[in-house]
Amino acid sequence: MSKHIETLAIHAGQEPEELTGAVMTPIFQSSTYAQEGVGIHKGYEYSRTGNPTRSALEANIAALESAQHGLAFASGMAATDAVLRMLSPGDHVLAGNDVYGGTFRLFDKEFKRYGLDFSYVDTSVLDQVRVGLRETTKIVWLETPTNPLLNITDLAKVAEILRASPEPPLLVVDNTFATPYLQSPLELGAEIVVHSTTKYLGGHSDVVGGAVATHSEEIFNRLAFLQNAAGAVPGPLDCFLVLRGLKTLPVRMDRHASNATVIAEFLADHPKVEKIYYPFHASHPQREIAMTQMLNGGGMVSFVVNGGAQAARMVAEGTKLFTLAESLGGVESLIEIPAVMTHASVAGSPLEVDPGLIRLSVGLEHVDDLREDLESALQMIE
Ligand code: P1T
Repeated sequence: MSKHIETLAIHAGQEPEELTGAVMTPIFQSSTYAQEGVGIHKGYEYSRTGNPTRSALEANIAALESAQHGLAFASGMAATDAVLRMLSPGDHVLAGNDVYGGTFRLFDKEFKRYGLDFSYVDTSVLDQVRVGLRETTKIVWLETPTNPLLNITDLAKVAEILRASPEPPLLVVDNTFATPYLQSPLELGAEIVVHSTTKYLGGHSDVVGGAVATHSEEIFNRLAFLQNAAGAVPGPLDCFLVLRGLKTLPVRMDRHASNATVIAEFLADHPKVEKIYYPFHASHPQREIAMTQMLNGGGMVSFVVNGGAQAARMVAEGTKLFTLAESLGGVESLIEIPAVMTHASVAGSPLEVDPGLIRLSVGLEHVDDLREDLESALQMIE
């Protein structure tokens, strides 16, 4: 019987513990495991290679992404790093032109030095994907919704384009903004899903982590090798925190989205707001695709105010409930200026972000309080 995601989020990978019956997966805070004889053990030898708390998290994430395999990493960037390490010098990556600044930084400042080629296109425009593919393209890497502009790419269509290539590249989707509750990239034809579990999966801004999910045994074996060989693994307490967050992912995402919908409408109608970005809003150019591909519009809203960068900074510094901070996906609302904060590393590149753009991670506070907070911050500008 295939279970619903709400049920899987609470139970997948988590049986009551055998020795004591503990209902919550214990934090197995051990680096190593006793062996009865040389090489005779209970499946765990050393915690870089495997740890029971981590195994529970990996099984849970695999179940949520309807994948065969899940792997947990020390951060979203560590997960991204492991996927890129599958490539060899001369390989090309076609990447989205509106990805997290740290993703671009890792590609551009590190992997380029090792002989990988990168080019960036707007993957929401299918022709740009078609034209951007090269004989050497091994990975198409994209976010949908993107960070920070919330552009939407039709995953099924991109997967179809890639399958028509003589040697189809892997479609890798960073599903951090949507989460598996809203969107299932593997079911739409992607080979690999990447997450920063720091965000909605953890959900409480108290842990940094990453994950990868895939159907493919071959990709899993390669990534499990890299996870162990390079060693960017999360500790058991961090795995426990993400597991605990995951249990409430569906309920949290529903409220994030209903709050964000109200905030997006409020901003769209506000005389001091020039433009808003929200996937399910009537003004979003890929709204139709978003509505077929995603369960709801998610919790992220970006917008531009009249008065450019200076006015944007005043608003971001003027809110009281929305905390001025990087990151997203926690229960509390956050506000930031991507151009100088999360995406500072894309300055001067084709991925450069409008300095007047404000990004909100809309939290779970009462939406009237959030609206009031934004209203009083917007009053501060001309
Ligand atoms: O921060 P870390 O867990 O390493 O995850 C990196 C990452 C990967 N992918 C996406 C889509 C992300 O948004 C991030 C991290 N982003 C922020 C910190 C931010 O505020 O946008």
